[in-house]
Amino acid sequence: QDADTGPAVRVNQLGYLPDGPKRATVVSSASTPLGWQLRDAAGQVVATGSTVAHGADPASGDPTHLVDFSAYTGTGTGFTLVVNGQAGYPFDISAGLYDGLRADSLSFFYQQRSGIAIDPALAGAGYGRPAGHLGVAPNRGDIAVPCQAGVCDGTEDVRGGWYDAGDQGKYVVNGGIATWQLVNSFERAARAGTDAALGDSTLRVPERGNAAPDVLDEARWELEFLLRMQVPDGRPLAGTAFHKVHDASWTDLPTRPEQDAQQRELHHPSTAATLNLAATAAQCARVYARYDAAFAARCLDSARRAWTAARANPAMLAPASDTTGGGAYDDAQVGDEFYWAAAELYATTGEAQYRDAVTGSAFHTAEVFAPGGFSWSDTAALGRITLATVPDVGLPAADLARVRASVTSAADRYLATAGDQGYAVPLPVDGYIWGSNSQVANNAVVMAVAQELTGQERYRAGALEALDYLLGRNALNRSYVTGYGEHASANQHHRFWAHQNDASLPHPPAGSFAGGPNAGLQDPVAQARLAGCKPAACYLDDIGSYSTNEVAINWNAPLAWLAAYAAERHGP
Ligand code: G3I
Ligand code: 9MR
Repeated sequence: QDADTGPAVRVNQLGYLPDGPKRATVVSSASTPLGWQLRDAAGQVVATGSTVAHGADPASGDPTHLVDFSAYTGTGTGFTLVVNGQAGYPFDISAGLYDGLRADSLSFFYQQRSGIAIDPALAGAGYGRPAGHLGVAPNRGDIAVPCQAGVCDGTEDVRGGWYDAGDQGKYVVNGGIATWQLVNSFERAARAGTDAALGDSTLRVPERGNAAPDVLDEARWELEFLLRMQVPDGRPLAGTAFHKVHDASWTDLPTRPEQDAQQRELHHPSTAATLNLAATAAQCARVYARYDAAFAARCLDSARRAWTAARANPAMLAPASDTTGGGAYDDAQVGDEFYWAAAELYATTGEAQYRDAVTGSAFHTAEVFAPGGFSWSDTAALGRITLATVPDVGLPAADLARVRASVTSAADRYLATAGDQGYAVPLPVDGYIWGSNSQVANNAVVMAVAQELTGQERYRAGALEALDYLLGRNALNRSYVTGYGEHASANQHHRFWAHQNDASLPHPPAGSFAGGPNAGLQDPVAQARLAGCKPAACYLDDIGSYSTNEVAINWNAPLAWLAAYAAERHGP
């Protein structure tokens, strides 16, 4: 377990928005309220009050009290919250609080790019590197990558895209949700009409300054890769998508991408990958049309072919056993992917065939917002969000009302779950699985969408309090985002950002999001050091603990979504 959980006062170590909720948790078994003081950087007391005893936090066992200083509207840096003479970690109160995280959480994707040199002027000193996997020795990929022996024919050019995580595999199924979330972040901001959405050139991507918004430039890097993963016409399984490409066996840690000498291999197409392509390419066609009509048309053509190919091959499941050199990303249930792809195709084209696929899917009336959140393997919620928010989708009014109500009732349940926790996190006790922090973030996204649909501030508050949890208001008194907070993760599992293993290599860059507590203890380091941990405390900031402390594109994506949302200015 984390040896140093620090002061008993647990805050968002980055800080609070002046117009947002400002709450903290205090670990205390006192049965009566405790006095609290908010102090500014000079030590002056600027607000006082009393805690409310909240009882045991179910996920950690911590006895908790709650502090609410939302009524304080001052701004500044270096505030501390003091209870019983003990100060929590310092924090800021500022309308610009999330501007840095908005940029850094998106820069993570640039730095995960394959097939392009990473420019330290954009990535930061120490983070530059030559292009990886462009067929330059010793790399053997990703330009003419063979299929695994016996599973498919030929070689493909599958250069580009983002490396998945701490490994250098490239997987269509979690590339799909990650891409969708970045593009959806833009779609939402464009509807909100914020300056940051339309023609934004403030992020650190090499394409900045072109006609397209930066977040769409970043997402396009992966979209171009996803399009390359589609089996070309004239070949067996034409139109489907290869499931993944990665080294023949697990890449040594550390290994810089351009130094990887292993053979890269394409793995058999899967229905799930094909539907991820259909969904994201359909979303691409809708969103990029105003910036690049030819690209949008290419996306739509690919999406249609993928949809048709998935219908013709509806049960091509990626095997759970395929874990040599890369993750399996196996998923036995693809009905949710069919629903998601149909929803995107319908929202983009308005065509009856896709509408019928939406309304005919069991997922259209099912509860798609599980307590533990949506994920790469549970994607129906993505289709539901698109149907609920894209203007003029064309569903009958009563159906649309039901779709929208499903989002707000889910958000109400997430608020209720957060209310039961000592640290106000919208995650149930059994939700601490591999990548739990992304599940928290995804539930926060649902709350933010509910705020858009209803205008109700409590949903925004719920989303912001989920960020409080991720940034330090938690049982481990830790920010899970590198560079954000006094006590933040800095040793995530990664083959290049591997300072803990090789001092010549950097730590993960600011804005890297750890997977988070995983009660499953699914790696040897966690098994050796975390036996008996309470779910919310099953985490180690150690490079070896890949099941609690890896990074991944489908985890940074909801963080980037939320950071952009929280960075938007409200009011005059
Ligand atoms: O959904 C079940 C839940 O019902 C159950 O209660 C719980 C108990 O442990 O398990 C849950 O399933 C877990 C699943 O993730 C949830 O998505 C599995 O145990 C767990 O093994 C599985 O982990 C996946 C992991 O790969 C191992 O396959 C993660 O989702 C996935 O994010 C992760 O992805 C890896 C890639 O394989 C390789 N690249 C890095 C990437 C991130 O770590
Ligand atoms: O580094 C790999 C990480 O990206 C994956 O999430 C994880 C689970 O699939 O596997 C890691 O690789 C380990 C492998 O599974 C077993 N040998 C040690 C590898 C870590 O260096």
